[in-house]
Amino acid sequence: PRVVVLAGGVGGSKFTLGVRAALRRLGAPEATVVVNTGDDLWLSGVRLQPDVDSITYALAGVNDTERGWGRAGDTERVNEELQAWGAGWPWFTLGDLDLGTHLARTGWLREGLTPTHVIARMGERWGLGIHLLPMTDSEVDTHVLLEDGRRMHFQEWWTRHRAQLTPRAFENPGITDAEPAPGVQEAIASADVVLLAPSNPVVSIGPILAVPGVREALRATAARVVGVSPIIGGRVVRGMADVCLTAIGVDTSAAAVARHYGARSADGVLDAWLLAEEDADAAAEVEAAGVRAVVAPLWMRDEETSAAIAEAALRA
Ligand code: GDP
Ligand code: FO1
Ligand code: CA
Repeated sequence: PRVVVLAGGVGGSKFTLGVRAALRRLGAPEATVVVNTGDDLWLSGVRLQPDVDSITYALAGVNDTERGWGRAGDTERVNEELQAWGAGWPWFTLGDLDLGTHLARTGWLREGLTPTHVIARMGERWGLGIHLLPMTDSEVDTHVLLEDGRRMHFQEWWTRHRAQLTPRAFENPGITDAEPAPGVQEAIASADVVLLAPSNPVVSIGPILAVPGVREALRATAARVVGVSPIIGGRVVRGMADVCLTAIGVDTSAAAVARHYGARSADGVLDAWLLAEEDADAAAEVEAAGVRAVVAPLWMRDEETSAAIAEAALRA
């Protein structure tokens, strides 16, 4: 099958590894993965693309699986020097190898390559086995509007404040004028299956769906659109997605997230939703919302368990 995946960073990369393995077994063509770029930012003169890099590094097998970001075995010599200069953010670490990526990317962007081209060029180095696309070539970084009226870049809120400051809303300034990156709408239109990775529904999948034309493409495609729950047993597996969900008025439950995405038969984007075995009792609620519920083990422990989830999603 021709497969498109919408994905964020950690959940997105673990799931993408599984999709790649599942498709290789089937002898199917490479999947197209559309990645969230709302986490992106400029820091110390370089452009960071955290979710793009998480997926690229994971597919290349050079990611730091402990931390969930950056390169395995990276060192921090340059970072120490940046800190000594008072440059960058004291709570944000740029590893030496990781900085090589940011410098290469920034150089190519300055030479006039689009983010789409830069990501393709970076993928060539490792032969990722996945066609990686940014959601858009426009800079539409996610900002957090706080309960107290302050506003800050998503990265500052997430890494410095660990999502401990109550958010009122998440915004992507300029996104209403953005376009999907070249190939995104075409890939969705010609897919057999579109998968929503078990990524943060608000700040990973949310920005992708907010790029004008993406939601419309999902609603119009002949493909089946299948989501995988990032919530297991009423809890986020990792990270602070619950804080994000609460801010937009969605409960931290598999059924509530399915209702948030909505059924294609209503005005949402889902045909089917994979729920964890722990949430099997929520299947009826999902079906009542017009979405086919499929119960499966949803813990992505390694490539094998992720591949099993991808296979269950393809069957659904
Ligand atoms: P980020 O961009 O690094 O925050 O990562 P994503 O947005 O792609 O994914 C974050 C989400 O992945 C979190 O909300 C987790 O609940 C979810 N997640 C992480 N590991 C697993 C897993 O093993 N199974 C499932 N179902 N979800 C997971
Ligand atoms: N996350 C942290 O919690 N602390 C860091 O110092 C940090 C540095 C960092 C550098 C490059 C990069 O691509 C990602 C980095 N992350 C860091 C992870 C990351 O920014 C967030 O977890 C995600 O953006 C949320 O998806
Ligand atoms: Ca992210």
